Amino acid sequence: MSKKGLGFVLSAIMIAMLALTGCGGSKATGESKSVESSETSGESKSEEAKSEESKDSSKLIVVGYAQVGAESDWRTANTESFKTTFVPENGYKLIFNDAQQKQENQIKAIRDFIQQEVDYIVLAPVVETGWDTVLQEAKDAGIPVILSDRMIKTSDDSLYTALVCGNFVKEGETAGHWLEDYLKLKGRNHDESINIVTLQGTIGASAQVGRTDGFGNILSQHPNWKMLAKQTGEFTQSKGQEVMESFLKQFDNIDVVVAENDNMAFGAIDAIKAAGKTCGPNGDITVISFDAVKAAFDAMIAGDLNVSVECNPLHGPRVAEIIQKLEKGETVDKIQYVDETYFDTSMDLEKIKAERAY
Ligand code: GZL
Ligand code: ZN
Repeated sequence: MSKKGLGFVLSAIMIAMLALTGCGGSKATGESKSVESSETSGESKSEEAKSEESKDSSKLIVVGYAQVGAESDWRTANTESFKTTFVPENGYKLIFNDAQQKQENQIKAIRDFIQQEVDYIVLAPVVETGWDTVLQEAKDAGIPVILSDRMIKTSDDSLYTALVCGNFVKEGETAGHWLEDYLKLKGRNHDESINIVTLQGTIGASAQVGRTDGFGNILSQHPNWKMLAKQTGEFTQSKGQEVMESFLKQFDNIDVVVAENDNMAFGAIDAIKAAGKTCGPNGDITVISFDAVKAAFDAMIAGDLNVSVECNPLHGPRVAEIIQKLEKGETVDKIQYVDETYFDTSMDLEKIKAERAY
């Protein structure tokens, strides 16, 4: 090849080389530059915008929520409260798990959340015990755990950052105090026996433990109150009805049934009617319940249920408040009880029901 030809070829290669390193390089450096530096060209701006955008979506706080299940109206309202609070427009991505009331499913969900490196884990522990190992794994992974709805028994309370729940012992005592007042009103507060049966919630759940203990604190003050039997109805309507049917077969003198949630009370009411008995303010059997969901108001208005002790399920906003404080590095109270009261047939229930969120 002639020199000239060679020269031509060389210069062509040079130009090609310059062109390559020029735009490729600057584009390549442009790309790395726009990520690292503030200069931006048209092309790198879209890179910048894109990386901003991806940063925005990654800016969402990812919350893994290990929910108990879907066993009751209360639970449905509780889940709804989380699903409407932890949304992208509020800056969150919610990963939701329904454990069908099985602890092993909740433990598996927590391990999945750790794998996915969520920012926070929220747990509604189905029972109080058996959490130390998996919560230690969350702690080792540097993921804060917030308990909602129910408590845990642990040797190391650094395994959770905060707890939002009802004061279950207080709820049980409120039910006991309500019965004291009711019996006085009915002129039955003398020494005649008051025969009581209890449909307990899931055994070992802090809602069950607290309500049973709280009511027991008041029962122990009344020697004429007789607890004929206590048995779990698993917080469900069907199981509650089944257990109440067996109680009605065993005892023909039941005066009061304490149902540790509204859904079991609805089952008990069906069982009482099927046995040809009556219940509620004008019936043979007084029915005391917990949760005060909308359907409980309907049962009281229908005259089947006497009272429901409120247990507020709207924990979503409170947990979000805690996360926002933690994001700002603020400290949060370890235990935050939600305010609660009770509703009974002496009140204007239609009006109250219309004003309530659940
Ligand atoms: C109470 C909650 C209980 C409700 C039931 O905080 O844990 O579980 O009382 C629900 O309805 O199943
Ligand atoms: Zn009292």
